[in-house]
This record gives sequence, C-alpha cells and structure tokens, in this order.
Amino acid sequence: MTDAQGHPMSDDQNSLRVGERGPTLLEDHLLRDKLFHFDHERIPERVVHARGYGAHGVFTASEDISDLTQASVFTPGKETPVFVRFSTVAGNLGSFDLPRDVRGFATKFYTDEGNWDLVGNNMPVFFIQDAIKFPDLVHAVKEEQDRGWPQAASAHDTFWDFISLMPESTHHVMWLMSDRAIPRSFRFMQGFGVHTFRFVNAEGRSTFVKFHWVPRQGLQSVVWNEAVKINGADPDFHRRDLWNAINGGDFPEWDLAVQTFDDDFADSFEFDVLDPTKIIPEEQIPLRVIGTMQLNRVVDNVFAETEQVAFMTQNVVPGIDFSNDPLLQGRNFSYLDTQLKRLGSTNFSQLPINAPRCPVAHFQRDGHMQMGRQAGRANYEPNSFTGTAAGPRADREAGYRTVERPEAGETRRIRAESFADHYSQAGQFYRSLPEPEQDHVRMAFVFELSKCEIPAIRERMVANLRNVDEPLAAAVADGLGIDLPEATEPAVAPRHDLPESPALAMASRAPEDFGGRKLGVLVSDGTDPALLKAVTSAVEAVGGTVETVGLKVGGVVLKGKRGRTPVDHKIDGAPSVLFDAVALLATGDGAVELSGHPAVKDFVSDAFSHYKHIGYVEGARPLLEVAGVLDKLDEACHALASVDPDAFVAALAGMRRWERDV
Ligand code: HDE
Repeated sequence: MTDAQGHPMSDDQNSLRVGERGPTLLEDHLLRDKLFHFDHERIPERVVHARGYGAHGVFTASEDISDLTQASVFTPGKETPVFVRFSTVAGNLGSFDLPRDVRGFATKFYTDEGNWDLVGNNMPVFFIQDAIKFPDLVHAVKEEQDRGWPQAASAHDTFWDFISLMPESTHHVMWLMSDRAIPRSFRFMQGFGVHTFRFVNAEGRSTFVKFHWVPRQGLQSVVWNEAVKINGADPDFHRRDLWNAINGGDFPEWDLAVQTFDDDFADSFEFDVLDPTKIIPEEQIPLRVIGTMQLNRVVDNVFAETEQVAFMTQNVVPGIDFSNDPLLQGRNFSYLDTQLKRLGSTNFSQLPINAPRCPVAHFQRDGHMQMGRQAGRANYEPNSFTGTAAGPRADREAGYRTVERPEAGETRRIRAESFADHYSQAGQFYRSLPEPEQDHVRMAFVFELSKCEIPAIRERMVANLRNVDEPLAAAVADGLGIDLPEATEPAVAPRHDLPESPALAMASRAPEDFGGRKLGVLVSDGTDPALLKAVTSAVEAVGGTVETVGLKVGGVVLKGKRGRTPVDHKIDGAPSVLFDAVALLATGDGAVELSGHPAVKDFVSDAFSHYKHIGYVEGARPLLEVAGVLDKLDEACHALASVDPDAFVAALAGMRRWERDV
C-alpha cells in the first residue's frame, strides 16, 4: 500500500501521535494525504438524470445504409464498443430505482471516427418544444424548493401546476402516466432518440432520421402498487437486475432501428417533424433495423465510469447531423456546458470512459488535469514546420462537414404555427393502448392529481384532458371525485380521427417467453425436491432464474432429505414484488407455519393483486387461504398437481394476467 504519491505505507490503522494517548501531529503527511483526498471525493451530481447505472457492450452493424449515411459505425459487420447509462430523471443520486419517471437511455459509441452519443429516453416524445423551458420543467418536477420534497416523484403541486399550464407537455405526460414510466427493468425498455436527426451520405445528401432501440427481451413493466413496494424492499432493483443479468451471462440486446424520410414526407406529414412532442407512427414509416447492441460487461468502478461518463448530443460523427429541432439545438449547448461544472476541467474528454478510442490530434492545450504530453514544437496552425513538429491538419474530404442547407428569415422569438397542436397525438396514444394499459393511465392520473393539494391544479389538468379524450377526462374526474370542468380552449382544435397505432402498446412487444425474468419459490420443510428441481430446470431452460424464499435463510429440510437446503432469501427480505411470478411449494406443517407469518400473507396476496402467475401445490392451500385468494383462483393460478412444470413455465411468457378481478 502507498499514499497518493507512491510512498510505501507501514501502517494504515494509526495516525501519528505524541506518546500513546497524546495529540495527533500535523506532521502526519500520510493522514493528511488520505483525508485530503477523501474530503474532495464528491463531484456535483447531474442536475437531471442523477441516478443512473451503466454497462459496457458492443454494437454490431447489420445493414448497408451507405446510400443514407457515410458514418463508418454502420459498415455491415463492424463492431463498435459502446457504453450505456440508464437513468431516472427527477430523483437525486441516492434516490430509488422505481419512481414513476422517464428513463434515460444514453449510448456512447466509441467509433473509429470519434464518439457518437445517442442521448435518448425510453419515451419517444418530450415535455417541451423549446430548450428555454427546460430549467422551468426541471425545477417544477424536482423537490419543491421551500420544503425539500418530494424526492423522485412527480405527484406534487409544482409539477402539475407547470404541466397544466403547458399544453405542449400533454403528449409526454400521457406516456409518463403509462406503464412505460415504471419499467420492470432497464432490459425491458425501448429507447428513442426523440429528435429528428439527419443522416448524410458521402455525396452530402441528407435524409431525416429518427432512432429507436427495440429490446430483444420484449417490453415489461410493473404495476404502481408494486413499484411503491419495490422501492422499499430493494431501492436498487434496476441496477441490481442489470448487474445480475450481465454477470450471469444473460446479455441484454437491443436492435437499433431507424425511421428515415425525406423533405417531401416532412412537408406532407400532419405534424412538424422538428417538434419533439410528436412521433411518426411506425405504421406510417416502419422501423428498419440497422444493427444490434449487446451489453456484456459491468463497470469496474461506478464512479470512474457511470458517474464520470459525459454524454453530449453534439458528439456526432461524419454522416450524422442535427435538425433544427429547437430542443436539440438547446441541448447541443447544454451538455458541453454541464460537463465543465460536473467534471471540473475542459479535459474531461481525456478520462478513460470519455476518451475516444481513435487517434485524437489537435492544438488544444493545457488546462486542469491535462493528461496528455503533447509533443512537437508547434501548438498552433498555420505553421511552417514539417513532420511531427508540424502537428495535425484538417482534412476537407474526410473531416466532419455540416450538411449544407439553406436558412433564411428574420430573427424572432416565436413558436411556429406548425407546433401548435398539443392534443391530437396525446389522444392517439391513449386510444392506441389496449384496455389494461389505458386503465393504468387513468389510475396514474388519479393517483398523481390526488397528491396535489391545490384543487385548481387538478381541475386545470382535467380541463386539458378533455381535449385529449373525453372518456379519459371523465374517468379521471370521477376518480378524483370532482365535477368535470369546462375544457381548456385549445390553440388548435384537437383531431380525434388519427388512426390508432397498435405499435404504441407495450403489449405489441410483450416478451415471448419467461427468459430474463425471475420466479420466486416459497419453500418450507417438506417441500418436494423433485418438483423444485423440475420447476427450476424448466425456468432455466428458457433463460429465466429461480430464487427460493423460506422462513429462515439457513434453509429448509426438503422431503426425504436429511440436512438443510439453504434458501436464497428470508421471507421478510423477499416480498413477491421482487419476482415476476411465484410458485408456492411450501407444504404440510411447513405451509401452516408459514401462513401465520404476516410477510407470507403479503407475499401471496400481493402476487395475486399484481396480476402475477401463481403456481401452487395442494399442500400450499393454507397460504392461499390466509391471503384471501383461495376462492378467486383463475387461469393464471396453476395447480402444479395437474399442470406440469414445463407447461407452467410456458404460461409465464408474455405479460401479467390483466383480466384478473383484484
Ligand atoms: Fe437532457 N440533460 N436535456 N434530455 N439528458 C442532461 O447532461 C438538457 C432532454 C438526457 O446518463 C444533462 O450530463 C436540456 C431530452 C439523458 O449521463 C444536461 C434539455 C432527452 C441524460 C441536460 C434536455 C434528454 C440527460 C444533465 C432540453 C431525451 C443523462 C447532466 C433542451 C432525448 C445522460 C448531463 C447520462 C442529461 C440538458 C432534454 C436525455 C443538464 C437543456 C429531450 C438520457 O446537460
């Protein structure tokens, strides 16, 4: 062991003092060195997206799209290392993983032409149309400034006050109230670049493009009551999930897909393609898959990688360019600016997690924490030196060339007329969802607005919702116990004739099997080891995992066995919210003993009311009885005496049993 200067340490337990019990000496340079560094360990957390989790992986391009873009990252078969950071938006660094919130989905591609950062979210639209509103939005959603709460929650007055006064937020709020805001795991989320970008090919021709990440695992969310409980039982639920999956060799994968279109489409589309509160339905421009990303390595050090990674929308490579989306233009300023505040030096791009993996050559010099020893005589150009002394030169052909586009007009602070329709796509989104997903949206609005203390805010929001969908507004008003207020006067009459877009439903991309998910098995003394093994094998065969839960972590004595078989969890620490489905293999006296335990009752009744599949053996009936569900059993409650383990596990595919009457 050494100190920071490399001096060998002889003792890291005791500071230097006079005699045995005397004062500590200022002379103790080793103590001071250690405390000096410790005192400065923290850097500012991100203003937004503070809580995140990252992983390394690789992107493999699959399609020849050289007609669209010259970006080398899309050369078919080419593998490019990536680093992804998933995040929540509103909560502080130490908040929990399952607030109702947008999730960040930021990807850094270390391409051979410099870094390309696709800094997206798990929802395809954004709250605002102009970057100048971003500080207001963020202030409104974060803790209220006078009281310092709520942490990581949008269910409070200032958020809904702002939203209800910003009709342009309505579409995004529909997504925020949907199941997308409470994902089961990062692995089961879609990602979106949100803005319209440009592809540029070698001839300089540009094509508009929207980016999508589509998880091969399918889409999956939890229910709100479950999210609330997960945050208590395991605040690190999502980061643990990603860590466990990757370390267990179950590498999550996403297809990168694009929607590309030209000016003619942009001109004919009902909405402005530069407006980040709008989508282009997949039914109108289908997704084209151009590659796949796999995450396959966790970080070595969360601070060095996940915390110090600096994503920036303006990190683009030759072949990718910006559009005039006003939000994107504002972001292109903000991300660079924030890195200086957070990382403290213009040389943040030299940190290993941020450093390009291709050669870097320029005349930028010095600054705090300069790591490079930039050799040669010239640190400017033009210069008349030759060879290495001369330093680098720009390359007109291979260098980054901004697409040439005509721009004209007066300088004005206005919002284009084409951005004025705030409700039509919000209604289209809602009407495209299947009934269970619509139901969750209604319940979310009622929950959130019930948390507002100022009645006028609730009413104003419901007044806006009348422009989205009348039955939705009526249901929310009913849930709040208020009269339906008069509708807000919209800037543009909302359209209710937009065709439904089935691709917007989570159910349209439901998982195909139980792979990547987890079965919680309640066991007791007397549990049948053969059945436990058969269920475990069936789950593992489709790529899922099984964890056992018992009364004591030391284990249970399985039927016919002598010693104890350890369990993964003591019941108090493993409520059923931590699992995607449960199997009750406790039996006989063991089941009776368990049924007297309050946590067991919650385990079963929560699994039932969270619409989960439940497998059970006959001996586990006392557990179903104590949970009050014995007389409500439905097709998603599987009697393992008559359903074999493979059929049981096959039934766990897809989503929850939404039809259940809970
Ligand atoms: Fe961000 N955003 N943002 N944002 N954003 C940041 O950058 C900002 C927006 C997104 O894991 C900050 O390094 C402005 C849209 C993600 O490190 C900051 C505007 C989308 C992350 C910032 C937006 C995003 C950030 C804070 C409106 C989805 C986390 C720390 C014009 C397409 C990246 C930082 C990570 C982070 C500014 C809107 C996604 C302050 C000004 C739209 C995923 O620079």
